[in-house]
Amino acid sequence: MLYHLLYPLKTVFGGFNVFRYLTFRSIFAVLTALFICLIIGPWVIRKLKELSFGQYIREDGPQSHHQKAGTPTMGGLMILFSMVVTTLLWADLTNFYIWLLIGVSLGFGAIGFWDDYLKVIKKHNRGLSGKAKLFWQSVVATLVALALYLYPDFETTLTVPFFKDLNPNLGLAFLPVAVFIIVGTANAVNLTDGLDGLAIGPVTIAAAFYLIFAYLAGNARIAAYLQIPFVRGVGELSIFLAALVGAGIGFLWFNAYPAQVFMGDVGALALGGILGTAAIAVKQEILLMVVGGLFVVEALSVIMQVCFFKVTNGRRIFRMAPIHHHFELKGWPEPKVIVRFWIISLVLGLLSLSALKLR
Ligand code: 57M
Repeated sequence: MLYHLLYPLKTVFGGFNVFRYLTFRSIFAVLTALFICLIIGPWVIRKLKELSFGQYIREDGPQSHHQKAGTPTMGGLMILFSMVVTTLLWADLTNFYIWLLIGVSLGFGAIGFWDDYLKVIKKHNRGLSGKAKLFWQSVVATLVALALYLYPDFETTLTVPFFKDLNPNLGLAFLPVAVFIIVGTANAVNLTDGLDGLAIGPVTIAAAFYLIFAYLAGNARIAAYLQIPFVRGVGELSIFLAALVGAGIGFLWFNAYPAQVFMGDVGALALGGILGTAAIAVKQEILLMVVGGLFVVEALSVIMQVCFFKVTNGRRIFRMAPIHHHFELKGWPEPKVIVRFWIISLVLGLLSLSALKLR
C-alpha cells in the first residue's frame, strides 16, 4: 500500500523515489513484521492461554517434554498476521507472485488451524486425520501449481543446480512435481517443529536465502550474468520473504527455549507451504533440498525409522525419530540440539548460494 501511495508522490518529494527500490522496502518489511510480532506477541499468548489452546503432550514422547504441557499453541497466527499485514503495507499489490504466496499462506494456515483447533477441542494430540490433512494440502498445492502453470510469464522448466544448460521443460508434469515439493516441504517443516525454536530458526534462514534468490531471479541483468532463469516480477517476493524473516525473528523472541508459545500446525504447514512455493516461483526448486536440507534430514529420519521398524519387526535406527529426539535421548540438552541444527541450516544456506556461482 505504501508503495502505491508514496512512490507516485516522488514528483512532489524526490525522497519518495526510494520506495521503488526492493532493497529499501525489504529492509523495512523485516523491521515492520518484527515490530508487529513483538507488539502483538504478549497479547496473542495471553489470548491463547485464556482460550486454553494449550498443547497436549503425547505420552510416548521424551519425558523432558511433559513439563511443556499447557504451553499455548497456534502461535503461528501471529507469524501469519505480521507477515501478511507487512506484505500489504510494503509490496506492490498488483504483483501476481505476492498474491500467490498470500494465498498459499492462508490456504495451508487454514488447514493447520483446523488441525490445531480439533486437537484442542478433542483434547488430544491427534487432530485432523493424516489422510484429510494430506488431501486438503494437495488441493491447495494443486491450485497454486495450476496458477503458476497458467501464468503467462512463468516457465515450467526445472533448474538443475551446477548445470546451467540443463533446464528441462516439465510441461504438464510440472503440476505433480510442484504439488510434491509444496506438500513435502510443508510436512517436513511440520515434523521439524518438535523443539523450541527448532523450526522457526531454519525457516527464517531459508526465507532469507530465498529472498536473495528472488531478488537475483527478478533482475534480468543479474540473472543473465549468473546464468540463472530470469522470472519477470518475482523480485517482489523479496518483500514477502523479508516480511517472513521479520515475523520469524519476532516469533522466535517468544518461541526461544523455554518456549512461551508453539507455532502449531497453523504455523508449520503455512511456513513449509510458503518455502516450497517460493522455491518453485524463483526457479530454484532442487536447491531447496540444500537450503532446506535440515527439513529433508528430519523427514528422511522418520521414513527410515518407520521402514526399518516394519522390516525388522520392531528394531529402530534412531533412539526416536525425527532425528532431533534422537539427540535429545542421547543426552544433548534441548538448547544444544536447537542451536546446532540452526548452525547446520546456516551452513547449508551458504553452500546453496555458492551453487549459483558454480555453474
Ligand atoms: C509434528 N509436533 C510435535 C506444536 C508444534 C510419523 C511421526 C514421526 C509423526 C510425528 C508427529 O506427530 N509429528 C507432528 C510435530 C509437537 O509440537 C506441536 O506440533 C506443532 C507442529 N506441528 O507447533 O504445537 C511437540 O513438539 C514439542 N515442541 C516443542 N517446542 C516447539 O516449539 O517442544 C513443539 C514446538 C509438542 C512439544 O512437545 O507437543 C511432536 O513432536 O509431536 N511424531 C513424532 O514426531 C513422534 N515420533 C515418533 O512417534 N517416532 C516413532 C516413529 C513414528 C517414527 C519412533 O521413533 O519410533 C515424537 N513426537 C511426540 N512424541 N510428540 C515422539 C513422540
